[in-house]
Amino acid sequence: MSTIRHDWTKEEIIAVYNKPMMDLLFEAASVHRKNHDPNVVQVSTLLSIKTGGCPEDCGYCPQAARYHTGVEGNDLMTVQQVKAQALRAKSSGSSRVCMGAAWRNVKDGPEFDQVLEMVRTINKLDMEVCCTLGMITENQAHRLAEAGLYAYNHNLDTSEEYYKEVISTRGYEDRLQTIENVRKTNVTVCSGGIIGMGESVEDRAGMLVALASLSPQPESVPINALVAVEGTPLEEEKPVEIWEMIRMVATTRIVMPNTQVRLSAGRTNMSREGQAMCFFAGANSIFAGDKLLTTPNPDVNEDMKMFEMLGLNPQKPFTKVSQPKTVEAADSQYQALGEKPKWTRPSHKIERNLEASGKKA
Ligand code: SAM
Ligand code: DTB
Ligand code: SF4
Repeated sequence: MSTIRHDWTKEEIIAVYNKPMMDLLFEAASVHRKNHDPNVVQVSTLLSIKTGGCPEDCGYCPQAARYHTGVEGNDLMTVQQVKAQALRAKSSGSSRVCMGAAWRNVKDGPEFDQVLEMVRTINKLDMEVCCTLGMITENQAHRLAEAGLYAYNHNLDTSEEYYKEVISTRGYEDRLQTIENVRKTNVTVCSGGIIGMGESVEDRAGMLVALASLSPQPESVPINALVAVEGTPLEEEKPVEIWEMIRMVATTRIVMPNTQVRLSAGRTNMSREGQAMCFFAGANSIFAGDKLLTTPNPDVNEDMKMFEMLGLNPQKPFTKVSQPKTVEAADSQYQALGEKPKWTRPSHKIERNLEASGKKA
């Protein structure tokens, strides 16, 4: 096991990121092999349990109601629908299901109760359950933990400085608070970000400083390449170069040796060779299935062919952290508190977000 450092500086991380490619790859692959089986990659499946109509202004997101992206909104899925999808995912080799909802934050009530039941149902299928539902309170985190949640995803997305150029409807501090709330339970933390939003290498390093300094570091860090969706403020961003993705994955692996590094959105633009380099550099998870939340993803059969060609094996569930126990709703110790937390609303102006909001479909 490598020693975990929580005191990485931005300058040190930039220096790692900018190393000659061969040195960077060698170092990252060495750290990877010391801490993980290099021939095992986790296959996860995303499920958009509540799509579109989101009140936030995240500049990258096709689900924000204010942008005209053509995403069709849906009400919360039923528990039966979710169970059927989870079983499908399991039979195609997934060990983890990540349920996403286009919410700003979780509100206590029947919809959250329904999500808790989805968590219980999937945990009983012996799959790792992850949720990404926006901001949550400590009590809500405890209720998810009781239901058997394995991980909670809440991304920092970018550096604190660049965040102000992307989102105005919620603050960076609130993101850190949600992560802290999850940390008060046994639920593991999944937090990462997006590259290709016009940020600098300094911003990428700034995000990694923020993640690496968390103690403990997140068990899972998704690295997304922006999927530039028409109608969003970031629709014209140029696609991320594969070399940038490889550098970001390798640097993440070096600064967070024990973490699952997830090669997340953006794989449709990557060749097999490019993805293989990312696995070599320390990525050990992908999202499989023909859709991410709302945007396309490579065909699952193609992914399985890639695994075969590279001699990769899908990771078994609960390899890194043991399976949580599910407490039934009737035996629950944590009740809905009906809290009205004061999450911040910075409300500064982001010109490109305002322009995109004003555009007609
Ligand atoms: N609404 C919840 C929230 O924002 O926390 C959960 C769902 S949200 C879609 C989850 C994450 O997906 C975002 O934090 C962002 O990192 C990622 N994401 C969203 N749109 C993306 C895009 N177009 N390209 C890459 N990643 C994206
Ligand atoms: C994460 O970091 N990436 C996933 C998962 N966590 C929830 C979501 C990617 C979404 C890409 C855009 C879409 O399909 O809507
Ligand atoms: Fe809403 Fe999440 Fe999309 Fe932001 S990223 S607009 S909070 S669904």
